[in-house]
Order: sequence, then structure tokens, then C-alpha cells
Amino acid sequence: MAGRFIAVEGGEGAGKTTQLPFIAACLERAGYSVVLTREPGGTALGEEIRALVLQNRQTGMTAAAEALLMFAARAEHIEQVIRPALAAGRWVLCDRFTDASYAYQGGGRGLPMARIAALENWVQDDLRPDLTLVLDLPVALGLARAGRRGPADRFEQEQADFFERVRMIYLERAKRNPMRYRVVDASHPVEVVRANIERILADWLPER
Ligand code: Z5A
Repeated sequence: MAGRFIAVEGGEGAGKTTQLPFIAACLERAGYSVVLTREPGGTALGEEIRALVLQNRQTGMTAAAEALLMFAARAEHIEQVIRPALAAGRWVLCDRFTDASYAYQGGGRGLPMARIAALENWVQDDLRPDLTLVLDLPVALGLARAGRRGPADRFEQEQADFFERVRMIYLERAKRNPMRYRVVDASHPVEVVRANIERILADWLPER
């Protein structure tokens, strides 16, 4: 049987990195073999693209170049990692996927959503996550958390209104497709967020 594909999304400091190992452990306890991966990244070329798009020396990068680099990394990731894992019956748990392109390049940078949708259809064909967890919290709280973590990357230097647009797009997309998305209130302490994610997964996972 083919595996399932779960993406975890959210704005700055939402706690994806903190919660992902726990989500992977939950799935493994339920008996699934899990591939934990991330975007941009997940392959040798993808990790090089990640360094390019996050580095501060790329100050003049256009929104179109940024979007195309995200989808170049994604094309590699899908062919080399995601599809083979799903075909082998493994579950793919991905730290960000195409919703981040809608949120950051569409919402944040203002690229037309139709262009992102065209890239999505081209690069992914019919591949979409089976479940997308959106870790949501007020922008100011997320930025305060992310600020405690070290030097800001190219995205983290954006202003609050950029991240408000990112948040709005995530929430709009989740609202439009409640079958696929679950919004998790990420403003709570780590253990509370974890317990809420565990409840969502318990409801969503197939009976075994
Ligand atoms: N990007 C894009 O533009 N387009 C795309 O298509 C894709 C990505 C795929 C890299 O993403 C960047 O790429 C990203 C969007 C863009 N923009 N940025 N920046 P990333 O996911 O690798 O990096 P990130 O967004 O910077 O993640 P993050 O800021 O590291 O957030 P996080 O992983 O969600 O948070 P965290 O590291 O788990 O937690 C942050 C801090 O808060 C840390 O000190 C924790 O200990 C603390 N924390 C976490 N949870 C809690 C709770 N519940 N309470 C209190 N403190 C907490």
C-alpha cells in the first residue's frame, strides 16, 4: 500500500522544528515507517538551493527567481525522495511544502497565486499532501520566539506586515479545504501544542 504524505507549515517561530520529531515518533508508534524531510531541501541540490535562498548575501533576488528556486528544489525532492518513499509504503513527514510557496511568495512577496498554481501543477502533477498541519500563532509572538534563536536569515529580516500576509494565506487556504488542513494553535506552551497535535493525529490516522 502506498504511504501517506503529511506537511507541517507555519509562520516564523511557530514551533515546527520543535514538534516534528514528536510527530514522527507518534507515527512510528502507530506502526508507520517515516521519512522526515524538509523544504527547501531534502536532497543534495535542494540543500544547496536552500542555502542560496536563505543567505543574506542574495539581497536583490526577485520574487520570481525565489519562487522558481523553491520549485526547482521541490522537483528534485519529489522525484528523488517523496514519490519513491510513498511508493515503498513509507510515510513522508515534510517540514514545509507548497503551501509555503503560496504563503511566502504569493502572500509575502505578492506573486500572483495563479503562477504558483501553474508551477504546482507542472512540478507535482496530482501530488498533494494528504494532511497539512498549520501551526498558527500571532506574528509578534512568532517573531519574538524566532529572534531568540540566533542571526536572522533572508526571510526573517522581513517586516511584520510581510508575516501577517503569510499568516493570512495559510489560514485562508486551511479554511477553504478543511478536509486536508488542521490548524493548531501554536501560541500555547510546547506540551499543550504537542497534546493537541497528538489528538489531531489520533482522529486522522486510519484504524489498524
Ligand atoms: N520558504 C518559502 O519562502 N517558500 C517555500 O516554498 C518554502 C519555504 C518551502 C525556511 O524555512 C524558509 O523558507 C522559511 C520560508 C521559506 N522562511 N523563513 N524564515 P524553515 O522552515 O526552515 O525555517 P523557519 O520558518 O525559519 O522555521 P522556524 O522559524 O525555525 O520556525 P519553527 O521551526 O516553526 O520554530 P522552532 O525552531 O521550533 O521554534 C522557534 C523558537 O521558539 C525556538 O527557540 C523554540 O525553542 C521556541 N518554541 C517552539 N515552540 C514553542 C512554544 N510552544 N512555546 C514557546 N517557545 C517555543
